[in-house]
Amino acid sequence: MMEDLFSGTQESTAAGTLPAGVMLLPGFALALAPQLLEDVARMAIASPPRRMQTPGGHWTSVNMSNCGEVGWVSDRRGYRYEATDPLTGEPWPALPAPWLALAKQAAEHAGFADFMPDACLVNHYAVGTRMGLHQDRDERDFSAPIVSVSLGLPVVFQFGGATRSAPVMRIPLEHGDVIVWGGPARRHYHGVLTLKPGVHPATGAHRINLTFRKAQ
Ligand code: MD6
Ligand code: FE
Repeated sequence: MMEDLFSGTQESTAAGTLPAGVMLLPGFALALAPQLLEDVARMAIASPPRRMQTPGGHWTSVNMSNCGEVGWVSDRRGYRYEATDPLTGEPWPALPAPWLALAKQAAEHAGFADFMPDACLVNHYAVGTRMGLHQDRDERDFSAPIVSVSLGLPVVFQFGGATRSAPVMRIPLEHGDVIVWGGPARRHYHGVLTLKPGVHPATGAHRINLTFRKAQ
């Protein structure tokens, strides 16, 4: 039924061929997007998105929160996963069943059967914010992929290689797009360029990114 959304597009973009282990599923989350955004708004009341301090003393430009059994946090002591929100002392909001189903379906499309995420990082980008090149390496098991859902304003996703200095490829991501990322690319450097001014009907002047992980 959704075959036409994927045929021939998942492994190449205007930027070229994606590295092994990375699969773009254009529009895969479009049908669920209104529900996802409603849930994000509800979660923002329980566990407000906030900038996090890095071990180096800088602050993220992006506002971050989580849902799931554990959530990704950063402060002067380092990066890690925690079962409670340090802002409230309460557990993170639960990972909603439709979110879990979406992540599992996307992973399966990309060839990762039995993906069972226990954490979802919810990033709120305002115009002018960005995410510098980084590796996702705070999870216990790198055999599990990451499923990333983009909502709202478009952005240019960057990804490079196993070292910070490797060449970087640029991939435009739009509302409803999903990227599944694993295997040989799992620890590759990546980031997003500065969010350009704009207004999206679903999110206004923002982009929301959900990244599902198996953290523990
Ligand atoms: C973002 N995403 O798209 C930031 N990490 O806003 C990530 O940092 C990311 O999309 C690992 C795998 C997929 C991702
Ligand atoms: Fe990342």
